[in-house]
This record gives sequence, structure tokens and C-alpha cells, in this order.
Amino acid sequence: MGVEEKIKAIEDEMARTQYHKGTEHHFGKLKAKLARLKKIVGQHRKGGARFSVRKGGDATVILIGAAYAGKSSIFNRLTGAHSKVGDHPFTTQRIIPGIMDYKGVQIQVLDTPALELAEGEILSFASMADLVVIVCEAPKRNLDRMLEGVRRVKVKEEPLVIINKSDVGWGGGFCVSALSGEGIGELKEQIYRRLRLVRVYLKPRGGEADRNRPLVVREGSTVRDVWEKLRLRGEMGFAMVWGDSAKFPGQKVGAEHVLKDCDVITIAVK
Ligand SMILES: Nc1nc2c(ncn2[C@@H]2O[C@H](COP(=O)(O)OP(=O)(O)OP(=O)(O)O)[C@@H](O)[C@H]2O)c(=O)[nH]1
Ligand SMILES: [Mg+2]
Repeated sequence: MGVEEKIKAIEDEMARTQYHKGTEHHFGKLKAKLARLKKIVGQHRKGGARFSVRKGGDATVILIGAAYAGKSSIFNRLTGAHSKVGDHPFTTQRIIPGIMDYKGVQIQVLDTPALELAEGEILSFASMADLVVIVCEAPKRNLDRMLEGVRRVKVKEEPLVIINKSDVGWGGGFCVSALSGEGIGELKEQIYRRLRLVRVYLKPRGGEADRNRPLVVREGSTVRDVWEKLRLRGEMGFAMVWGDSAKFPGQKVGAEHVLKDCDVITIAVK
């Protein structure tokens, strides 16, 4: 049996085995063996990366946490996708992307394998995301360790910590239940707020603004940022703005003008 096959066999065994006090020791041995084998593979494989995912949407949120916390169940609730949910730990074996469509914004959500399986790799994905959501099953179980790991890789925002399975009585924090749906609406709203996004609607000169598809930028973005995101040819001409950032509807503004949520903008090409 090759090293890759041995890794697969151990991962399969971990996925099949119920995790409880009685199997804790066996799991520990399997994990150590897995770590040893992965080190060997890492030495042979260029770059050593096991997971890959293409960035998509207007912003990216990553769900991380211990095995069996309910990451995939929450991911499915947020995105309407169907990541496999297991009645044993270590069900998710790779990073799975989905889209949460919220207030017209396309937020990419990533489901991940349990941190116990590939902490280093998952945390390196976390460092590239716009927001990390730590999913806990019981309050504070391994939370300090997870927070420490997330801070070590210098994530963009303070992570959002949620406690799943509120239907079985967990409490003491931001509680949700992927099973009953309790708190999921609030979770979507919290994710959206933490991302601090601004929706801008583009209006062609003399035409109507396209209200279906906003252009999404980070809070504090300017007309120049929108122009750059549009990647148009030529030089930027004048810009006109309607909405909260404008002193009056259709105000002519410069490239450094800071936009507000739901502004309508016309940018002319020189
Ligand atoms: N009671 C209850 N059970 C839940 C809830 N969310 C998930 N579960 C159950 O918890 C178990 C693990 O759920 P998953 O979503 O697979 O957990 P995970 O964190 O993705 O697990 P891994 O992929 O193995 O790391 C499954 O049996 C789910 O049905 C919840 O809110 N309440
Ligand atoms: Mg999972």
C-alpha cells in the first residue's frame, strides 16, 4: 500500500469510527499516524497543498471548528448547498464552497474539514478569507486554542464565534441551531455586518440604475475604487452620485469621494 493509500485508509477509518471516551485513545493514535504520513507526502509533493478552492462572490467567509460541531449543517443552512452531514466526526474531507445570497450580495461560504484533520492548511485558508466563523458545539470547548490559531495567522477581522446545537440546551454566547434553524437569520445578518460591505448601483448616463446587481466594495471605498473594480478601458472622467453620500441628488464628485451603502453612481469615461 502506498503512502497516499495509507492516508486514505486512516481517514476512512476515522470517518467510520464513533468518537467517544472509549475511542479517544485509538483516535489519538490514528491522528499521530496520519500526521507522520502527511509529513512524508508533504516532502514529496510540490507545495504540499491538499485543498484548493477558487475565490468567488463579493466576499469570502470560512467556517472552521472541531469535528462534529455542525459546520456542514450550518454551511447548508447558509447556502442551501448539500455538504455531507455525518453521524460521526471527520465527515468533511475537503474544502467545499457555496454561495449565500444576502441583500443582493453574493457571499462565498467555505465549509472545511475538522481542524483536528488539517489545522495548518485550514488556518492558511482562514488567513485569506474576509471573515472567519468559529463553530463550537459546546461553549468554550477548545475555543481558546482555536482563537489563538486564528490570531496567529493574522486574519482580516476579529472572528465571529457561534455555539451550535442550541436545541439541545447549549447556551452562553451567540447560539444557533442548524437543526431547528434558530438564530440562522441573525447569523446571516451578523456575517453581512462584519464584512462591512457597501452596495453601489451603476447608472449609465441618461439611463436607469441597474437595481438587480449591485457592485460590492468594502466600507470606506471611493469612486476611484469602483472605477478600478469596473476595469474599464480609458481614463476616468467625471462622476455623479445619488444617495446618502451625496449632498444633493446627482452631485458631481471627485475620485476620492467616499461612497455609502446603496448609492447610485454614474462614472463617465474620458
Ligand atoms: N441537535 C443538533 N444536532 C446538530 C445540529 N447541527 C448539527 N447537528 C448534528 O451534529 C452532527 C455533526 O454535524 P456536521 O454538520 O456533520 O458537523 P461537522 O462539524 O461538519 O463535522 P465534520 O465534518 O465531521 O468535522 C450531525 O449528526 C448533525 O445532524 C444542531 O443544531 N442540533
Ligand atoms: Mg462537515
